[in-house]
Amino acid sequence: REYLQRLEQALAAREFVLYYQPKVDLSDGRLLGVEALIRWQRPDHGLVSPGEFLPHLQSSHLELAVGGWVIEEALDQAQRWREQGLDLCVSVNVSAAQLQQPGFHDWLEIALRRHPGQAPELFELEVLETAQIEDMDAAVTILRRCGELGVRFALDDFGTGYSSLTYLRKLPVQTLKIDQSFVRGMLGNADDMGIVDGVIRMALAFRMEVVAEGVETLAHGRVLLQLGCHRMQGYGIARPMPAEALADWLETWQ
Ligand code: G
Ligand code: G
Ligand code: MN
Ligand code: NA
Repeated sequence: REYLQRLEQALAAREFVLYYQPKVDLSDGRLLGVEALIRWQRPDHGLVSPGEFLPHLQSSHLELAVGGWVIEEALDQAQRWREQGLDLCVSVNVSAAQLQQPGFHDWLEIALRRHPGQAPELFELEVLETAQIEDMDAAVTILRRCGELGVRFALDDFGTGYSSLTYLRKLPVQTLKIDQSFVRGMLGNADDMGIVDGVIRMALAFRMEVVAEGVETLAHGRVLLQLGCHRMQGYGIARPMPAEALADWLETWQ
């Protein structure tokens, strides 16, 4: 209760910030885009991670308010980068609850209209917690209508949770993100390797893009390339960073 009030103040006082983690094509090193990840810059406490405060937001009125702020801020930042000559695909995380809120499509359409320079094709929503989708037909409709605005969708943390294969078959998404737990384990664990290999093949079979998360070492990157996955994200490439740090990172990366 009190903590929730503190979070409400934090939103009003603009204490939330977005960090951005690059996604690259490791076959040619190209920067493909960035994923926005929320942090709370709490005065006197330093940077608070979303794992700590997001659970408190869940099923409160603030969940949607903060989710809306994330999308607005990411679109603003994309615009700032574009003015600096950096045309980037920006991804944000959306919970199933956020996606299923009445009026999400109309709200998103207006947010995109406020950012006319940002091609909607360069804006992606990573859908989290698909297990919380209650009405599959309704979810398909929402994704399809948002897709008509031009935005793209990814299934985040793919392989965790339940009924992933049903979601994969039914939801109109362009990209799968292989959960980092499997990627991290794959070099030492044949089951994890099998899952990573299987998800990559499935993505190819469905003509979807596939991104491996949690790529921490060059060895992981090499094996993923052999398995047919080129798109990667992880500490071995770059940690999430403030927007201002991206240009410098890009210079050392290239
Ligand atoms: O950045 P970090 O690894 O600490 O993120 C932890 C979790 O918080 C991840 O599962 C990530 O998907 C989630 N997360 C980060 N930013 C956002 C956000 O803006 N909205 C939602 N719903 N989840 C987020
Ligand atoms: O659930 P989601 O995939 O959105 O979570 C992303 C989270 O994973 C972010 O909080 C980010 O900080 C974290 N992350 C990204 N890359 C790596 C990695 O290579 N190793 C570890 N341990 N965490 C990572
Ligand atoms: Mn994500
Ligand atoms: Na993920």
